[in-house]
Amino acid sequence: MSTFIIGDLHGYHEQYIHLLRETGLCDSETNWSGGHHHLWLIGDFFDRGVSGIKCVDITMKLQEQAVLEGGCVQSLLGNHELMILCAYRFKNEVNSEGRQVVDRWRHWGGIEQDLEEFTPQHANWIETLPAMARVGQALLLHADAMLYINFGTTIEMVNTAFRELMASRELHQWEMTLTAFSEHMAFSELEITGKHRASQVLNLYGGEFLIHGHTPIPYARRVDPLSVTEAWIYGDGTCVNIDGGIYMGGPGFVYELHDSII
Ligand SMILES: [Mn+2]
Repeated sequence: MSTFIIGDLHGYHEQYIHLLRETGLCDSETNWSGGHHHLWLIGDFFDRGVSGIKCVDITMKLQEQAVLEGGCVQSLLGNHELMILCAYRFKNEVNSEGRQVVDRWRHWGGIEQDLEEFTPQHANWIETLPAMARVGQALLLHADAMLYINFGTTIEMVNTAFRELMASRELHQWEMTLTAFSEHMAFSELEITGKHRASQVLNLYGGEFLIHGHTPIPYARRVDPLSVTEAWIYGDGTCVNIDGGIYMGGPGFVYELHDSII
């Protein structure tokens, strides 16, 4: 059994299907063909690309099918899931900056059709997503940001706090979280500080190394998106960035966690 992890899709459903087929996780009809393997999505299905809804619908379908085969499909919560859920819930309400919530979401790359096709089922699904997870020795989190430590000292506490936020009507709390969630490169900027932050997170939640998306590798490393075909491992092997920058034109890739590591 292997665990496969796919990074930020940002609405690029065709690339998603391509990656799944290439890895043998789905067939030509986009039905689960991954048997007992596990698949994790790192979050950020929505905004910027054609259809975040299609990316989520594919994932929800595969999730149901995989269980019947003894496999498993799971996803983390990305900041863009929180953003579209915020736009869906608070739509025309005005935030602390005097701006309509839905307008700010558009500014972040929101795609009108995603919001039109967004149903209560999509909202319910997003609300169940964990912000953080452990897979063997790997700690999975969406963002290379420090906000998680403000949500609790255990993975369970962090996930509960995010669920409570998503159930709340406190727009101010949503906004503060979205701002904190938009931090990038906490583990890679200023080499020594970055390493220190990564070990702080690993010491708190456990795991030998952390895996994240959120910051496109072509952006972080200033390289051509087309050249990014594998994860970027940094911080002496303690951090793995799996965001190939699909929305920047990168081909994307599937990261495989081997049994030996699990
Ligand atoms: Mn993100």
